[in-house]
Amino acid sequence: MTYFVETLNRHIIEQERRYPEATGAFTALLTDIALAGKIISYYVNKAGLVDILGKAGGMNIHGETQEKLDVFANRTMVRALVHGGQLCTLASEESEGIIPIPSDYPLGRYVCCFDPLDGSSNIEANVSIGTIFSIFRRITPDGKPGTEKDILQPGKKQVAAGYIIYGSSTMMVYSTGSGVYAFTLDPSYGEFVLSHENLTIPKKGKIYSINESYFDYWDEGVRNYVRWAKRAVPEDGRPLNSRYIGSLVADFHRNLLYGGVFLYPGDSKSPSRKQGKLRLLYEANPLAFIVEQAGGRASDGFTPILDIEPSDVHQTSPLIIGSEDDVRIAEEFIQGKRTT
Ligand code: AHM
Ligand code: MG
Repeated sequence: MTYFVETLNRHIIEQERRYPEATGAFTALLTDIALAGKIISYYVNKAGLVDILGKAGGMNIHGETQEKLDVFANRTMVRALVHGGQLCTLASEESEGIIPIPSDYPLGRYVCCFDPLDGSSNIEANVSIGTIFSIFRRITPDGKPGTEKDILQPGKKQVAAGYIIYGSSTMMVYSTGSGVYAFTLDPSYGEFVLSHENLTIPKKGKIYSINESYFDYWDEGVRNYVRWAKRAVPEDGRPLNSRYIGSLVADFHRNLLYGGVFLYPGDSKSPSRKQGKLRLLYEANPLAFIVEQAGGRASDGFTPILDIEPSDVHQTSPLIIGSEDDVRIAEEFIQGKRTT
């Protein structure tokens, strides 16, 4: 049934109805994430103002102490998610280990990994940033606190994933494994309304997104790919357009809509960057889930992202993600199967 406006809540409920065994836990969980997104969106929009209105002593005009937005976003996500009884544990980019559910709250059957405010170093320049989330079913027995085992699952076990992008509008993009849906926040009445149904990524795009300042630190395969992408060969659509915002959700979202490839490979700038910078559990996995649901592809250059078995909550992974044909070509260069 099509409603006058299809709200996110209505959509989640309709989707869950298709599964007679569903308990409503999933609906509640996604609704909690959407609520956190609305709160974070409100404060992201005020970010510049808070600074202007509250310079003295870190207090704003209401006498409230200012807090870094990524810390605030983390606290908002944790608060929105721990109380509802849907989760048995959480993991966040902003917290060192796993986050337990306080003992006075009920425990649920799911776990959630998230990056509360990715790209937050861009906030002051008014660049789009985002919250990324990934949901698994727990694998340890019900009724007890979740453990690291529940968090360290390969991406193909995700039951839902998505992101909320705070851009010229705020949008929540998510998938529960049957297509990708995007909802735009209408600030006048505070609802996410369906704006993109069954989103698919073009099979081939015109964009490559990579931070080229690391050129000298890359392996030869990545360098060869970038040389290939820049070469003028009009009959096969090259040069590709270079677009790099430096904010993962924004770069990914643009490529999802227009087609193209985003690359964050490993580099030799420091030993910690051998496997790149982006985190497997709450950056690469959820976006890989979304892109595959949209008909695209994601790998570390060799292995599909969703097949990687994690061993650490904060481990990084090279990420090559986007349109199927473009990712395949980049993989061929990275694997040394071609050089030109
Ligand atoms: P963050 O999680 O600390 O915000 O860092 C992740 C961000 C991504 O949004 C973006 O893709 C990447 O860092 C950009 O890194 P670089 O400046 O090295 O290109
Ligand atoms: Mg991040």
